Amino acid sequence: MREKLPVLEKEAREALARAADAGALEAFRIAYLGKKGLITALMKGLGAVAPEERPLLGKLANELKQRITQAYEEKREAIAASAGGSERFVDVTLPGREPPCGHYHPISLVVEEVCQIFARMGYRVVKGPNVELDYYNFEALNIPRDHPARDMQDTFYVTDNVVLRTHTSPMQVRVMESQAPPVSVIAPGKVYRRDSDVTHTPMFHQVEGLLVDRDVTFGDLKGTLTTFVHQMFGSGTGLRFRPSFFPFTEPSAEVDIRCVICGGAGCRTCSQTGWLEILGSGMVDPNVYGFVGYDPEVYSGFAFGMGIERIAMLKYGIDDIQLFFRNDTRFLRQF
Ligand code: 2NM
Repeated sequence: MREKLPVLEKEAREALARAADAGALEAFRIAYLGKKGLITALMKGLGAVAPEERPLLGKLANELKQRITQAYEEKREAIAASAGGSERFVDVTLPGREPPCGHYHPISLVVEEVCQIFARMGYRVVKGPNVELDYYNFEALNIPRDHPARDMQDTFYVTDNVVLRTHTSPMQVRVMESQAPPVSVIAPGKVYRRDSDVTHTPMFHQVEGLLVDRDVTFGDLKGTLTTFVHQMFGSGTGLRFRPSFFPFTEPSAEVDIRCVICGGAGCRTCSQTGWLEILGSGMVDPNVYGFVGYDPEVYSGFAFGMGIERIAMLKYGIDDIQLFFRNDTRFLRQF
């Protein structure tokens, strides 16, 4: 055993001298200093040595191991320094870095929340084309030929009778056309208007709803939209129905909620009125039923529509609509 020590040390030093890079050095470490390495085997072999020789041999073996370990450490530092960082030591036992993970846009979150509230009330979610026939976007919704909404100034025309939809109501006409009452649907999606300034973007998001059955009243409209407001903004939220006009509903009403910023005292957000307009609604005009083949003597219903950017701004206290469209991650990652 004793004669073996200098031989092993010589071999180890030669092997270490040959190791030129981090990979070769690691192979050396495993071969000599690893759990099943030659030097480790030497230490284990001490058990078989005669007891009187053990203390001296043990001391010599320990010293040998220390010298080789130190030489190995020095070589490791030398290789790391000469690699200059380009071939850095990699510890494959470290846990991996978590990859960055995307998440939903605030508009998607609010669309989803609105749809879920109505889904819980039994509404079915329907989606349709962003490029629509003039017929579904205007004609069947009782929007007359001379209505300002039809103006080239307000609508993106693709051809004479094809437009980028200006609201999601065309989808509701398509649904009524394809099935008899009762219907209750909610139509989320992108809509397009030729409007672009600090408070308007040429594309924005809407959710519209429609319910038609026998004996549907304005009271049903009020109850449904009150439930929606309470679920969306909190059960203590005050609201009011204010008379309005839409070509496709009669009577029509806009829904205001108590200002979420000042609680009704009056502030910049609510223009000192204490109220915020959040959606439009009304009883579907009998003329619309004429286009889809429903009998207005048998059926009645209500419809409503809301702009999602506006709802999201009020819900999250955002004061600039452009933030939704800049894709600045410092804004987006807050949701
Ligand atoms: C609104 C306001 C009031 C509406 C009407 C219809 C349809 F197809 F049934 F006629 N869909 N959506 C409607 C009614 C939309 O948005 C402000």
